[in-house]
Amino acid sequence: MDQEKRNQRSIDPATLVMLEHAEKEGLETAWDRHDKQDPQCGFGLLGVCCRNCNMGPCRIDPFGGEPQRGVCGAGADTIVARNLLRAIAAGAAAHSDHGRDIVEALLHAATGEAPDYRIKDRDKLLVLAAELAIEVAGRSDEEIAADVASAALDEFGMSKGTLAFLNRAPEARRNVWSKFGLTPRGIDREIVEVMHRTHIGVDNDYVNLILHGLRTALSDGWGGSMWATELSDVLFGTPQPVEGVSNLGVLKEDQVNIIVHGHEPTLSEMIVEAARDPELLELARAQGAQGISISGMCCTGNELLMRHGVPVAGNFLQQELAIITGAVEAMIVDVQCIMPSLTGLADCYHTEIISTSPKAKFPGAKHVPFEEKSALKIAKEIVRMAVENYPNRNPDRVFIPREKMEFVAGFSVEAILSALGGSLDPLLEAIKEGAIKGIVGIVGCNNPKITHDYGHIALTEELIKNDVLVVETGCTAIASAKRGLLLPEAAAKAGPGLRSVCEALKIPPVLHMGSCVDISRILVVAAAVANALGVDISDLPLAGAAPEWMSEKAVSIGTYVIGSGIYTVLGTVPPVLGSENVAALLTAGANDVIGAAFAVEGDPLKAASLIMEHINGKRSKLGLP
Ligand code: BF8
Repeated sequence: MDQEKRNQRSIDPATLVMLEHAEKEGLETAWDRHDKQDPQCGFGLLGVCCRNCNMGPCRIDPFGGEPQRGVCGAGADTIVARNLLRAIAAGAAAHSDHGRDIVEALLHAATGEAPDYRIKDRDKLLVLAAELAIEVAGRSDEEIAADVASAALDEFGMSKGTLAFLNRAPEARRNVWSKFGLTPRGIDREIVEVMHRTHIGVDNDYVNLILHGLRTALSDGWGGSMWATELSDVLFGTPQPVEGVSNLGVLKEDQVNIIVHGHEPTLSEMIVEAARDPELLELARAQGAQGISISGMCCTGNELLMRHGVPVAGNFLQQELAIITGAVEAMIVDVQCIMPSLTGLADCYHTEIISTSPKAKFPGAKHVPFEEKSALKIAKEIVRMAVENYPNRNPDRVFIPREKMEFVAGFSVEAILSALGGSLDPLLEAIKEGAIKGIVGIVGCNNPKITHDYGHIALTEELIKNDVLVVETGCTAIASAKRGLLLPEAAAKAGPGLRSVCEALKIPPVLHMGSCVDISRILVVAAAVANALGVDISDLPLAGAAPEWMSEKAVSIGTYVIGSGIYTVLGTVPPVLGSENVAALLTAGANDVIGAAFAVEGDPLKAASLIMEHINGKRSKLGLP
């Protein structure tokens, strides 16, 4: 492949070096497989194929010819809406099931069944207890934590009432949810109801379906994801600004390299602790290594860098490249965004793929079941496997790109408040005066349909240039870390207003707020700003964007973000264009219901213009300059 074509695959220098190396080694990556899928299925792209019953599969002719109905009689509106709902349900389930695992970890830590976990943020536990009206006087942290965790567990099945964290949203927003029947009744319940409604012959009204999709997604953002974030903070500590290093150059030529990849901090926190074990460090030295180096990938990487500054090796599309460095002794995986291709690539090297979750097994991987009750012991066993694999590394095949970049991350809501001197007022003032024009959350994945990292970086840089404070999570934040945008010095790239605020507060113009479940932190900030100004979230100069999204989790996120009243621009087209009605509802009609809608724009610079227009519109409605 010539360099010009390769340059269309990524803007990240380490990735480009590795893609060239992969090609020399004859190894296939997601980009190659994406090319082999060309042309992708037109029915699938439009969302007009249905496999929900065995009279099908059916599809609708997008050009108005026959067939226009599936065997059961469902038309394009029903089929497209049902498919979208199932994607929302899968995404909400992934986040919320992750949330449930964290809740259970806290419960077991509190009851002594998971002795290796301790409550690291007592203050946050007490704040949550107060919010949930749980008695604290005269009680131990463990007793309080057990009650908090039980209250959280109840929210998954929820037989009465609504989710506790909905009360964080402004009253006006809660009224919108209530008026249109969008108030989630229980996290699992909404997901189950999606599966029921999308079964053949149940809900055939696309508007009714999409309203339920919004309710399901809201149960993720203000329920499952928010619990995951809040209780991860209680268990592992609330992030505070922390320095670290990013990109594949963090891998060490002379150390045992372990990459933790996936999403749940319960495992990775223990791996970090195990890697400090003197006995294992001694063993590493005995095997000829200078130490044990842990780095993260995807959202596990984000969880670890937010709390410990652990290096992050890369984002979603770099996971295969990490193995192709030939320098990774073990890639430890749990759940979500782990490519099935990894084991095949690992077979070409000495790398062990070690799966740990009963929910996610990978043919060809070694499976070491991770259990909370003996968490540290299992983590040490896994680290030992990696250390003992070091002598199997073939130094002649090691190819680590030099590229790496420093970053500052750890901007939890608490950390932002502390940077602001304890109150939101300086931020509100900056927004009112126009030094900061608005706040935009840029989130989501990589997708070979878009030049890797270009969507994230071009949009981020354009917005900060326009005095927009950018908050990020997930693979977007890793893209910005690699680009140097998470450093206070990056304020030089910002417009004069944002630059002066960043310099005064000594913060970067792009704030890393965590993993994808931590988009709940962005909701909390949005709600707090709206509450402080006495308006709805939809009145604020805010926007969301997912320039390179690909996962079903991103579909749920986008849906709860608009459901929360925040205009959202997508960089890749969701499979809804097969129904003009559904597409119109999502991109326009939704404004009349929830005060926000989606836009789709693949060019990040044009996306930035759309966002600036939206922000300026909201500012003038609020009477701001
Ligand atoms: O949850 S941004 S590719 S890693 S889905 Fe996955 Fe997308 Fe990355 Fe984290 Ni989020």
